[in-house]
Amino acid sequence: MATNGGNGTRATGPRCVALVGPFQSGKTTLLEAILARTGAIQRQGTIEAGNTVGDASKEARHHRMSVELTAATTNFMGDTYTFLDCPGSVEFVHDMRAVLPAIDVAVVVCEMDEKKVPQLQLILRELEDKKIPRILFVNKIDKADAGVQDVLKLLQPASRTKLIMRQIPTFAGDIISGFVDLALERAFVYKEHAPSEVVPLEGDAADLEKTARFSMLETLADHDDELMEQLLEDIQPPRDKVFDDLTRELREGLVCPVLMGTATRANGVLRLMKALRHESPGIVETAKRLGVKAGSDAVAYVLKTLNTAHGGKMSVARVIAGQAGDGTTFLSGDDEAGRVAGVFKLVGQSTEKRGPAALGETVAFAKLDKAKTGDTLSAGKQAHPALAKVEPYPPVLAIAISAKERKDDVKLGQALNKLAEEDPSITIEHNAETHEVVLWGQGEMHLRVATERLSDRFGVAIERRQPSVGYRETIRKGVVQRGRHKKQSGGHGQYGDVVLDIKPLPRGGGFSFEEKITGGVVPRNYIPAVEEGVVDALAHGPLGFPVVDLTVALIDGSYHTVDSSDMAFRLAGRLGIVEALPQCQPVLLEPIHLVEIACPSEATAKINALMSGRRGQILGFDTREGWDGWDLVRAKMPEAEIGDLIVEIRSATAGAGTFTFKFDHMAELTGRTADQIISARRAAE
Ligand SMILES: Nc1nc2c(ncn2[C@@H]2O[C@H](COP(=O)(O)OP(=O)(O)OP(=O)(O)O)[C@@H](O)[C@H]2O)c(=O)[nH]1
Ligand SMILES: [Mg+2]
Repeated sequence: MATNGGNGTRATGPRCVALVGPFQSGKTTLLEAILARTGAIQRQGTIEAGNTVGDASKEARHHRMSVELTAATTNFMGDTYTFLDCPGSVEFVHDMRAVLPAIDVAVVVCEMDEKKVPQLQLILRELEDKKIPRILFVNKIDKADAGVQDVLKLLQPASRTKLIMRQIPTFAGDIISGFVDLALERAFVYKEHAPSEVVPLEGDAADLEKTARFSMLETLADHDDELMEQLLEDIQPPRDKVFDDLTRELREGLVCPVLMGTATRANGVLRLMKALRHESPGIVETAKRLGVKAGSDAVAYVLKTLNTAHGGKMSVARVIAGQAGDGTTFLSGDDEAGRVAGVFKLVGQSTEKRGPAALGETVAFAKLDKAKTGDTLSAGKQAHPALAKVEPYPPVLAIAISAKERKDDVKLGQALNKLAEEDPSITIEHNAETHEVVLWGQGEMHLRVATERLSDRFGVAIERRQPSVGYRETIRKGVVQRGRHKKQSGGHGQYGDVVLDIKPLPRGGGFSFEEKITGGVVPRNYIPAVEEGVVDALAHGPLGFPVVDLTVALIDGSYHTVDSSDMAFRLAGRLGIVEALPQCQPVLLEPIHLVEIACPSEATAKINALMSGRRGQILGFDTREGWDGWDLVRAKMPEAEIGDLIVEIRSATAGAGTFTFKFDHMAELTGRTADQIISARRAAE
């Protein structure tokens, strides 16, 4: 392992760092500060001015939030660093989850804000579970007050590993003016958009430093017996040893160091970069974590797929083994992923052609036609086993869409494919029954951005609607009904005559057809046509919905040797049903789903109330396995009420709650709600 005392100048290899954290904590601003501080850009832009490298898409600027990943590569002290600025909103979380396997370290940007702790906890959990080393960066220190000294009290509950304060703030009056680095034992004052200045460590700050440093060392000593002994014997550990421990314990995920700063002023950014340089793992450790052997043929992991404005697909990928450049042919699993035609360095939307990508570098490969986000690409003859498989969370909200103009129908289909390619947490469903194209996503904003992209990026203006609920209808009583189709027009007539015995089936019984013809009153060859006619009519019952849970028997009828035909019997079967159903006490059926909501326990009562208010039937709740302080509420709930359920769950749980649902059964629905549904259906027709 590398030993380092702080400021060596040797290269330590390319890094790939994700900036993650709760919504609006300042990740994109921090990226901007890093790029400015490391010279990748001339001036640090701001979210407010809409001129940052990240969030460059029209949708992100418009909503002033990150709606997809931004990758930017910069250089610091002789090494390349690629930062992956991830959206903080839970609705866009897939872009974060997809990159985690291949990064060296995550910088978790957070705030001293109680309301954002549940979200922070979710993100840290994900990193802990995947064993990704992580550093906490407490941002917006300019807005913090003396309470910032309670960082651990506020934030430790969000982390299962010990947080370790690397820095403590220093004050000028009530305002934080700088910090003491506890490993270096050096005091700094912040300068706006310039490196912090070293100042003497003296007075109160020196005393506070002693105490804080001791508790940092104590935490480190949990995983270092030698250090523990030194502390017990009051021996000052050498600085190199402290750095070595910080490095090792971060890399092994035993601790999570905490740094602080103000992204808008680029305060604390240089210390963060130095911590990344000296303490975070590099490609060697990351390849080991992923089980990739060094020296093999090129292996790369696809972090994100982009369709650039100037045509052409780009696969943002990190090289985990070997190297890859123009002409490299990649496999993904057993399939060809394509042949690299162009390697690019990315700084947000700006692309710069470059030579082959070396081990550990993160670049964009052009023209890998078949590569998908999350693919493990290998250049050898034998595909490398997949490094990770990140399944998107199941979608929670849907809208039905169509092209505003009929002529765009084909274009819409192509655009939807690209949309789903860029964002696998969107799914597209073609509902054959309602002829709707249904877009499923992770929330309101997610779907809104998806539709904006369809028009802005792919040039298809669309209309959106609520997707139809899968209502059905059934019958409560049976009837025997004759259906006769008879026409005498000109020469050839039409003749079909059937008697149908219609009976309800129990719920879930579906549909069955029987024939009980004796004496050939309806010839055998016409019977399938009768059934077809019955099925035709059942597609649209008297209430306007498909009819289910009934059985129809053909019990009698008559035919004509010349005028009977398949068509005539089909019409007769259909007529029989159309005339019979209104006499059978038709009743509406609505789909009921089994819903499982995961929420922090404080919110469980609210969730229960929410469910009951939406015609939900609570089945009970349990503690969520492996999730301290979380519950799992189970309920049965009508599909119509699930529509925007996620919106309310999130508002009741500070954005942390989620739910899953699956179809359970169809239930009869009567009364006012049913009447409204039926008349709405009539109006629509
Ligand atoms: N006072 C203060 N405001 C900040 C700081 N960093 C960011 N902000 C502001 O916080 C808001 C959100 O900043 P972003 O950089 O977009 O945050 P983000 O984490 O990228 O947001 P999402 O990607 O949407 O989750 C903006 O208004 C920033 O100007 C900071 O250090 N101090
Ligand atoms: Mg952002």
